[in-house]
Amino acid sequence: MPEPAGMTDDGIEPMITLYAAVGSCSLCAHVALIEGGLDHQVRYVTLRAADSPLAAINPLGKVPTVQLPDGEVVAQSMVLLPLLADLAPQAGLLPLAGTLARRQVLQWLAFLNTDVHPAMKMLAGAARYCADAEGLRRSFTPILRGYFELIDSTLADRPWLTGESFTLADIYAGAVYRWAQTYGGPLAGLDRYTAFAGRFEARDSVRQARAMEAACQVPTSA
Ligand SMILES: N[C@@H](CCC(=O)N[C@@H](CS)C(=O)NCC(=O)O)C(=O)O
Repeated sequence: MPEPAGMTDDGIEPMITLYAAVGSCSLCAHVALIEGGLDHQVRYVTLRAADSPLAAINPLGKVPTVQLPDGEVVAQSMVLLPLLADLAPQAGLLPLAGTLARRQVLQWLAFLNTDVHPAMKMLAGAARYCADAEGLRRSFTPILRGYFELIDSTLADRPWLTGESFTLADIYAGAVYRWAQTYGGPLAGLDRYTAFAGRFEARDSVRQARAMEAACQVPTSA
C-alpha cells in the first residue's frame, strides 16, 4: 500500500496531484476534482511502464493515485473518491457522513468499482487474463448485461442513480458506459442508461476531463 511521501522542501505548498492514464478509471477522480473545484494537476502516466513516476509512489502502479498537498499518497477509488468529495462538500458528490443518502451513494459506488469494473476488465483486457480470451468475453457478457439492466431500470424515474443529485456513483457509471461502448459491452436497447450517458458527457467537468485526455500524448500502457 502507498506510504506518505513527505512534504516538498521548496517551501511551496503543492496542489493535489492526480496520477492518471488516458481511457482509464482515473477519469472518475479527475471529474470529481473538477466538480469539486479543487486545486489540482494531472500527471498522465503509461501503465506498466518500468520508469513510470507512479511506481515510485504506489507499488501497485495503478491509477487513480493521488498525492495530497502534505505528501500523503492515496490510492484505491473506494478511498480516494470519497476523500475528494469530502474535501469539497459544496459540490454534493457525496452526502454527509452518517446519512442514508451517503450509504446509498457508497453502495452504488462499491457495486460499480468492485463488481462492474472487474467484469468490464474481463471484456476489455480478456487476453491479459486468459488464453481463451473469446471464451472469457462470452462468459462475462451476460453478467455485465445484468449489471447494466439494473442501472437502466434504476434510471426509470430519476436523472441520476440515487435521485435528483449528481454524485460519485454517477461519475463511475458514466465512465463505465464509455468503456462498454469502446469494448463492445452489452448496451443494446438500454435507452435510459444511454440517455444518462448523454447527460454525463454533457457536463462541463466531463467535457474538460475528456478534452485533456484527447490532447494527451502519453500512451496508456507500455
Ligand atoms: N482497485 C483499484 C483498481 C484500479 C485499476 O485497476 N486501475 C487500472 C486502470 S482502470 C490500472 O491502473 N491498471 C494498471 C495495471 O493493472 O497494471 C481502484 O479501484 O482504484
